Parts: sequence; C-alpha cells; structure tokens
Amino acid sequence: MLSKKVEEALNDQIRIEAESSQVYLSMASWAEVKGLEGIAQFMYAHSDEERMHMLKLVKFVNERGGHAHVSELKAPKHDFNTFQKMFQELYEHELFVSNSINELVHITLQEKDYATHNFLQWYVAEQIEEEALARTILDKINLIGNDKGGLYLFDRDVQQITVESAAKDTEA
Ligand code: OFO
Repeated sequence: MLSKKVEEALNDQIRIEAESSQVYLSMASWAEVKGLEGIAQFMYAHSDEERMHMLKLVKFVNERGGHAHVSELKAPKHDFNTFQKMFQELYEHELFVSNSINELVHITLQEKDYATHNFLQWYVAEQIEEEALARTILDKINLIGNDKGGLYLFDRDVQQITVESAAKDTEA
C-alpha cells in the first residue's frame, strides 16, 4: 500500500513523463517540418519511450492500491531554433528528469517504502543511459560544426541510435 506522500510524488512523476513525451513529440514535428528525417524519427521514438515510462508508473500506482491521475499538461514550445540547440534542450530536460527521479527515490526512503524504492531502480538505471545517450549525441554535434556533409551523416546515424536503443528495450 502506498502512503499518500509516495502516491502524490508518483503522480507528479507520471505528469513529468507525460510532459516529456509531449516535449519530444514537438521536437519530432519541428525536425520533420525542417526536413531532418532521421532526427524526427529519433524524437518520435523518444516520445514513445516517455509514454512507456509514464504507463509503467500508472500501472504500478494502481497495482499498489493507489490511483494514478491523468493531469493537464504544459504545452511544449513549437520552435527549436537549430537542431544543435534542440539536442542541448533534450540533454537539459533529461537532467531535470533525473533530478526528479532522485527526489522521488529520496521520498520512498523517508517513507520506508522499499517496494517503491526497488521499483524505481529501473528509472535510475534508465536515466543513466538517457543522459549518456544525450551526451554522446552532443559530442557528435560538436564534431560536425557547420559541415553540411556531417549533418547529412548525423541525420542518418541518429536513426540508427533509435534502432539500437529500441532493440535494447525489447531485450529488457
Ligand atoms: Fe527520458 O526520461 Fe523518462 O524516465
């Protein structure tokens, strides 16, 4: 059984995962309109992953006798200026999500809720991967600079990153 405090914190995280999904969906749409097909596919897949993170929490809250809430979401912005800035924002967004997961883990310890603490370890591990992935992408972007050929290859490569992480997710 979840304490009220843990239930509320989990519901906050459900909203954050849903908002993350919206942010990446908006990034996907922007990239698609700009003709950045590979980047768009990467962002669509990332948006789906965030929805999966949200659903996993919804199921957990309900299974543990709580009630998962579906909340109103903040609208993401529609314009991302350059794809370099967009990936920088993705990285910063993931750092924000990691912080919020850490806070949540902290609350479960305060409340001595070891079942939820254990469940959240999946999210802790996931955030390590997501941050590493975002940093790898930013490193690649720095290498490319303003080189058009480099951008072409990056747009193609980033699609492969999508495929690889999707394959890893089905194994898990
Ligand atoms: Fe990209 O983060 Fe969810 O958990």
